[in-house]
Amino acid sequence: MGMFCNQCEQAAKGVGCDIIGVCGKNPEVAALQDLMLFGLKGLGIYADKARELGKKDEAIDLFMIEGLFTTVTNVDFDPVQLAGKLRTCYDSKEKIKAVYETAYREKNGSSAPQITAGPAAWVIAGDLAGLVKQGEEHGINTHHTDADVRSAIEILIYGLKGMAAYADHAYILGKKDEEVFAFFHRAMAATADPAKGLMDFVGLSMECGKLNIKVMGMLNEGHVDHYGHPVPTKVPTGTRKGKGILVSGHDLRMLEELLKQTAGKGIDIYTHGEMLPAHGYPGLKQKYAHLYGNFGGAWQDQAKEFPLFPGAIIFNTNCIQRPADSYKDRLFSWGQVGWPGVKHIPGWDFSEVINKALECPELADAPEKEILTGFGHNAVLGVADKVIEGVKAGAIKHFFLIGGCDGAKPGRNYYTELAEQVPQDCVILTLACGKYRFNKLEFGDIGGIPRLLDIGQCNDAYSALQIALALADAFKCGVNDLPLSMILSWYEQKAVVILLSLLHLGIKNIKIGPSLPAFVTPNVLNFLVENFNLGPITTPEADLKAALG
Ligand code: SF4
Ligand code: SF3
Repeated sequence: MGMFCNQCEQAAKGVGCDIIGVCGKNPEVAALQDLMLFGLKGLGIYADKARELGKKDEAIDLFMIEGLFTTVTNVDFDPVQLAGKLRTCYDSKEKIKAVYETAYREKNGSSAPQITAGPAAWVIAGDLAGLVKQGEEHGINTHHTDADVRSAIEILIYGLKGMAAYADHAYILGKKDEEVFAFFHRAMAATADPAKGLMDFVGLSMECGKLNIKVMGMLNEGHVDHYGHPVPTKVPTGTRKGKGILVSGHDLRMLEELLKQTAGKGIDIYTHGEMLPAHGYPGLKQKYAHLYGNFGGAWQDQAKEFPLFPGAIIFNTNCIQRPADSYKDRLFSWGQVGWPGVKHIPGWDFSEVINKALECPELADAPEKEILTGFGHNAVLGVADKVIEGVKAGAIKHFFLIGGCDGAKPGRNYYTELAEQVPQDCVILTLACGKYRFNKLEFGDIGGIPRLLDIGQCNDAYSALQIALALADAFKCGVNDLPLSMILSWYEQKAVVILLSLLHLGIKNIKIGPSLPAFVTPNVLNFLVENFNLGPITTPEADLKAALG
C-alpha cells in the first residue's frame, strides 16, 4: 500500500512522504484522510448549491470545519475514529444533497440535474478496508493533472485546513460567521470543478487569507469575551510537588472546563506547547489558582519530556506524536485528536483524566525559571506611547516578528541564533510554538519594554497584525514601510493560512523557513517572489543585515 502526503514542512526528502509519514501517519490513515478531503469536496458542492437556493444546515457547516481540522498534521491518527468521521461526512453530504434537491424542485418545478461522477457522487464503502481502498484512489495527485494548478489547489486546501482549526476553536467559544461557513463550501467545491484554473485558485487562496483574519478576529473576541484581555504574566516552569495534569494543544475553552472540574481536587494544571499563553488571561489565571505553570518545550520534544511528567496528559489539538509505552496509558485525546490505543474523551466530562491524575504519582518539587507571556495587542498598545517614543528617540531601532511553528529539523537552530543576534536596540515580537527556541533566554528591556514580547498562540497572529497596523497608523505609513521584519517558521497548515493572511494584506519581504513548502512548484514560487518578494531564510547574519540595511 502506498501513500503520498506533502502538506507539512517535514515532507520526506523535501518532496513528500510516500512510505510512511515522518509525523507517524501510516498509509492506511493517509488514505482515510485523503478520502475525507474527497468527501468534503462532495459535501461542499451540495452545501454551496443549497446556499444558492437559500438553504443551509449548521450541523453540516460545522462538520466541514471539523472534517478539515481532522486532516491537519499531527491531529488524528486513529483509523477507527476516522472511519466514524467518514460516515458522518457521507451522511452529511447526502443530507445536504436532499435539502438542495428539494429546494431546487420547489423553485423550478422539476428535478435537479443529477451529478453522476466525482466527489458529489461518492458512495461510501461498507468497511474499513473498503474506505482505505477508496482513499487510495483519491490522493493528492488526483486533485489536478497540471502540477502548477495542483500546487495552487494544495495551497488553498491547506489554507482551508488551517482556517478550519481556528474556526472550530471560535465555534466552541460561541463565535460563528455565515460568510466563513459559505466560503468553506464554495472553496472546497471549487477544488473539484474542472472549469477552474490557476488564477481561480490563487484568488480563492487570497480570499482564504482575508477570511482567516476575520476568523482569527472572532477567535480573539471569543477569548477576550470569556477570559479578558491577556496581561503580561510571569509563568513558572518545571513542576511543583503534587498531582498534575498537562494540557497540550490550543483550546482554551477545554482548559477552562478542566480547570472547573479539577477545582479543589488537589491537582495542578500545567500547560504544554501552545497552551502557554493561557496563563496571560485573567479569566483563567486569576480565577483558577491551580493553573500552575508551563512544562516542557515545543511539541517535537514530547517523547523525551512526557516520560518526565508523571501525571495525566491530554491533547486538545495538534501536535500529537506516537506516544511511548511509558506514558501511553496516562495520555488522553480530545476534540479532533486521535491516536489508536489512546483514550479519547468524547465530550466535556474529564472525570477519567482526573481519576488517572489522582492515581498517578506526585510530581517532584522541581521549579525552573519563569517565562513571560501575555503581550496581546491590548497589552502592547497600552504602552504604545512608550514604544512610539522609543522609536522616535532612536532607542528602538527595529522590530522583528520571529514566530510560527517549531519542528524537529536541526536547521531550526537558525531561529535561536537569529533571536540571540538581534541587536540590543531592537524588539522581538513572537508567537506560536516556535518561541520555545528562545523564550527561556534573557533579552532584557528597552526603557522598561521587554525586548522579547510573547504575543501568544499562532492564532494570535491577529494580535500581531493589530500591533503592526497601529504602529503603521502612528507613523502614518504602510506596514511595509515600518521598521519591522517578519521572519517566520512554519510546520503545519495553520502557518499556511497565516501566511495567506499576510499576503492578502500585501505584506512583502517575509522570510520563511526552515525550508520552503514541498507543495509549491517553481512557477508558483516565482509568482510569490515576484508579487510579494517572499523568500527563504538564509543565515541569521545575512538576514539581519538585510533587515537592518
Ligand atoms: Fe509527511 Fe507531513 Fe504529511 Fe505527515 S503531514 S505524512 S510528515 S508531509
Ligand atoms: Fe505549533 Fe503544532 Fe504549529 Fe500553533 S503546536 S503552532 S506546530
